[in-house]
Amino acid sequence: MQAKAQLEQQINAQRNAPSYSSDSDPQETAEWLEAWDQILDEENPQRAAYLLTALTERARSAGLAVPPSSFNTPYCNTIRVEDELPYPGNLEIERRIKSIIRWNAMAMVVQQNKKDPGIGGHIATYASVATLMEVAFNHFFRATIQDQAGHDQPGDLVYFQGHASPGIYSRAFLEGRLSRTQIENFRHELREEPGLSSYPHPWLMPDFWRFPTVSMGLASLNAIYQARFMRYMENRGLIVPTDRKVWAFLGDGEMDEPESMGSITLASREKLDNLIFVINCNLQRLDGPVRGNGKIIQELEAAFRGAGWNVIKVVWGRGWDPLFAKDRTGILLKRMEECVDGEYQSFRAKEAKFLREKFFGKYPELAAMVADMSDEDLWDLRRGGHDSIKVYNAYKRAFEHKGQPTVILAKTIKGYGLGPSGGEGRNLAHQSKKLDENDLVNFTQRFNLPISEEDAKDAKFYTPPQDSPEVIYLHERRKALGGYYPTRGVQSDLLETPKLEFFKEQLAGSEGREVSTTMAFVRVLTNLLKDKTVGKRVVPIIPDEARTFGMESLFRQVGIYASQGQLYQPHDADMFLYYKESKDGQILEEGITEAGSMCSFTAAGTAYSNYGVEMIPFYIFYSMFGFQRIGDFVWAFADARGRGFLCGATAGRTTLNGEGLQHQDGHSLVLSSTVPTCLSYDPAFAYEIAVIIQDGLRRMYQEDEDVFYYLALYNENYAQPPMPEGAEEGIIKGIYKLKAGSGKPKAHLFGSGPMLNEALRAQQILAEQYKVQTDVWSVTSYNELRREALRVERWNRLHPAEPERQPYIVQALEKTDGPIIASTDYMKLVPDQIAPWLGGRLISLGADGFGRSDSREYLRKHFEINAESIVAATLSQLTRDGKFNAKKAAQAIADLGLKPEAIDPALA
Ligand SMILES: Cc1ncc(C[n+]2csc(CCOP(=O)(O)OP(=O)(O)O)c2C)c(N)n1
Ligand SMILES: [Mg+2]
Repeated sequence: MQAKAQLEQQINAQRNAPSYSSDSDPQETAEWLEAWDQILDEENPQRAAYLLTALTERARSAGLAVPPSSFNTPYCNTIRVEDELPYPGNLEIERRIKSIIRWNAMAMVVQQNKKDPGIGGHIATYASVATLMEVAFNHFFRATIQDQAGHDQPGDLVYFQGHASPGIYSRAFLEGRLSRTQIENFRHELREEPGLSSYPHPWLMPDFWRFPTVSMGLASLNAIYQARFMRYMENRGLIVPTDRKVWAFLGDGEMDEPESMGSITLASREKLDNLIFVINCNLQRLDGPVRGNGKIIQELEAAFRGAGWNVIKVVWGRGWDPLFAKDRTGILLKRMEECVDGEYQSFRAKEAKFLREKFFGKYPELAAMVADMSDEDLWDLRRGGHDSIKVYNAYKRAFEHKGQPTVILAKTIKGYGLGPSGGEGRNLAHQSKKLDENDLVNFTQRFNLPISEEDAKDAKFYTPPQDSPEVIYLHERRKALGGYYPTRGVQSDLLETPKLEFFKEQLAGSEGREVSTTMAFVRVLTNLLKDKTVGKRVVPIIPDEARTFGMESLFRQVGIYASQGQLYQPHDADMFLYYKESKDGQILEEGITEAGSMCSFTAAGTAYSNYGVEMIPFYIFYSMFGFQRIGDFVWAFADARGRGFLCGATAGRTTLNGEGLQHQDGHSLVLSSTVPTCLSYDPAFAYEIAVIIQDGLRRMYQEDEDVFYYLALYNENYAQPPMPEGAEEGIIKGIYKLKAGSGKPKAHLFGSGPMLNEALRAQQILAEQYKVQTDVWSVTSYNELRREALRVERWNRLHPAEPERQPYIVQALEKTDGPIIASTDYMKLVPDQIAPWLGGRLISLGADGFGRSDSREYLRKHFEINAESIVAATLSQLTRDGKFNAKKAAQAIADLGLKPEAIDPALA
C-alpha cells in the first residue's frame, strides 16, 4: 500500500505539472488515463509501469518520435522509508563523537588563523560532509579485510574530499593517532614540532594519506581507474579477490571538472561494483551556487543513470518522512521539484520564518501541513546527507549492489552548524576561516558540547577522557573494522631486479641494422615481460598508439586485458599477431585517454602501497600528449610516491617530422624537470636505454626509492652502436665522452637523443673541412646533471669551511677548454640547465618555437640544430675567442647553408 501511495504522489506531482499545451481530444485523453489509473488502483504498479514501457516501445517501432524516457526520478530519496534498515550503531554516541570532531576540526582552522592570519584552511566543507564521513568511519571503511581463507588483506581505498582534511585530522586526533602539537600545527609543517599538511599529500604524510585529491577532478578519475586496476590485479591472480571497495568523496562543484565525469562510462562498462562515489551536494562551490538556476542532484542523477550507474539519492532527512506520509496530493514533492538550488540555498541562509513563508507558504495546503510545527521544528528538518540513518542505508545499498558502480548523491548544507559568521549556507562559506564568539558559543549549544563559554570563545580543542563512552566506542568501531583509517602502511614486496647482463642484446648494439630507440625500448619491454621475476609485474599501458610504436607484437604475446575476455572472433584471428583480448591479459590498452592511462599508471605505480605488490608500469604515449596535457596527474603521481616508467615516444620537435605544430614535442623535458621525483632521460642509443632502465628498476623495486622515470623515445632509425667500456656511470649521471677527436680538442660537442648523430657528423665536418678537432659527448640527462650540481653547490654553500666539492659535470669536463656546443631536439632551456657550471662556455642549440611539417633534414635546418648549424656555431664561437679566422667563419656559415638574416625559428 505504501508503495502505491508513493507512486501516486509522484504521479500526482507530474499531473500537476504543466501538461501538453495542445490536447486535441481531452475526452479521449481522460479515458486513457482513467484506464491506466484503474490498473494502478488494482494495486499493481509494476504492471502499470510495464504497460507504459510497452506502449512507448510500440510507438518507437512505429517510427514516432517519442521523447527519450527521463533519466530522472522525483526529487526525493531513492530508498523508500519502508525499505530502510535500522541503524546498526549507537546513534546518540555517534552524534556526540561527530560533534566533537566537528568542533575540533573547526577549532583547528580558527585557532590557526588567529595565530597566523592568512594561513587558510577550510571549515565549511567538512561541516557539510561530517555525517557522510562518520557513518562510513563507524560502519564501512575497513582498514583490513579477511579473505575467504581467513587471511588479512588490505582494506578499502578512500579518496577523501581534499579540503575536508581538518575533519579527518580531527578524528585521528580523537583516536589519539595525531598529537595536540600536530593539530596545533595544522598548516605549519616547517616548525620544530611536526605539523599537518593542508590537504591529503602522501609525500608529506606518508603514513597517513594515500591519495592526493585536492586538485579538483583528480579523485574521480583516479578512483575509477583504481577500481578497474583492482579487478585487473584480481583477474591476473596478483591479489586475492575480496569485497573491498574504492570510495571517492567528491564535491558537487568538483563534478564540473571534465576529468570528474569524463570516464564514468568506463566504470559501468567494466561493471565496477567495487566503486562507490559519494557526491557531497551542498549546492555550493567556492564563489556561489553550483546550479543556482537548476538542481545539481537531478543533473548528476540523469548523467550517471544515463551512463549506467546505480544512483542513490539521499535528499531529505527523516524529519520529512511524516510530511511525505501526510501528503495525499503530491504537493510537497511538487514544491520540492519546482524549487531551484539557488532557492534551497536561501531557505538555509535565512531563517525558519523565511522557509515557512517562501517554501511552504506558496501553496495553502502545504502551509497547512506544517502549521502545527514550530519554527524550531521546521529548522530541524534536515537534508538527507545530515541524517545518519538515511546515509547508512544508502551506503549499505551501495555496498551490496552488484554489477554496477554506485553514486550516492547526498544533499547537504555547506557550513552546517557554523552559523552566520561561519557562512552556513551562504556564498561566503567556502572562504570563512573565523567564527565570531557568538557563533562559537552557539555551535557548542547546538551540538551539545560540554565546553564552557569561555573555552568556546577561544575555540579551544576539546578532548573527552580516554575512558569516556565516546572514546571507547570510537576505538571499538575501528577495531571491528580492522584498524584505524586513513593509514598508509607500506608492505611492498621488493623484487630482485635484472642485472645489466640481462640487457645484452641492447648493450651489443644492432650490428649496423637501423633501428629507432622506440624499437629498442620495445625489445627491452618484450624481454622484461618474459623475465621470471619481474615479468608478471610489468604493466604496459598504451592509449591507442601501440601500432605507432611498433608494439603490436605484444598483443599476442601477453594479451590485452579485458574483464569480459574476448566475446568475438577477431577478424585477424588467423594471423600470428592477432588482436588478443583476455581476462588475464597484461596490457592495458586504454583507448584514447591520456588522462585515464595516467590514472592506470598511478594505480599500478602505487600498487606497492595499496596492495602490497610491486607493479612495474610502463606507460608509453605520444610524447606531446604527455606532460602538457595531463601534467597535474603526473604531479599527483609524484605526490603519491608513484614508481614506474613514463615513456614519451615520438619525441623531439624535428625527429617526429610530418605531424607538425600540434604533435612535435620540444618541451616535455622542460616540463618533466619540474617534477621533483621524476628522473628525465633523453637517451640516444639502445644501450643507454638499457642502462637507465636497469638502474631504474633497481632503484625503485629493489632499493625501494620513491622516484619515477621519464624517457624520451624517438622514431628515427639508425645503427645502434655497442656500449663503450665503462659508460654506465656517465649514462646514469647524465654525461659521458662518446668519441674523442684525433688531436687536442678545440671545442666540445654535446648531443642527446638523435641529435647526438648530428654532433658526430659535425665532429667529422669540423675535422675534415675546417681542421678543428672536437670531442663528442653524449648527454643523457641535463636534468640529472643540474640536480646533482645544485645539491653539491648547496653543500658547498652551507659548509664554507670544508674543502669545496665538485659537481659531476665539472669533474667530467675537468682539464678541457674551449666552447661547448650542445644540440638537442628539445628547447635550448634543456641544456641551459647546466650553464652555471660551465663558465660561460655553453652554447645551446635547440628546437625553440612551433613545429612544422617537413622532413627531418629541413626541420633541423630550420631550427638550426643540424650538424651544419653545430659546425657554424663552433666556428663562430672560436672566432669570438680569437681562435679562428673571422672571414673564414663568415664564409663557412654561408657554405653550410645557414641564413643569418632569416627570422629566428623561435618566433617563426
Ligand atoms: C583544479 C582545481 N581548481 C580549483 C581549485 C580551488 N578550489 C578548491 S575548493 C573549490 C570549490 C569546491 O567546491 P565543491 O567541489 O562543491 O566542494 P565543497 O567545498 O562545496 O564541498 C575550488 C574552486 C582546486 N582545488 N582545484
Ligand atoms: Mg559543493
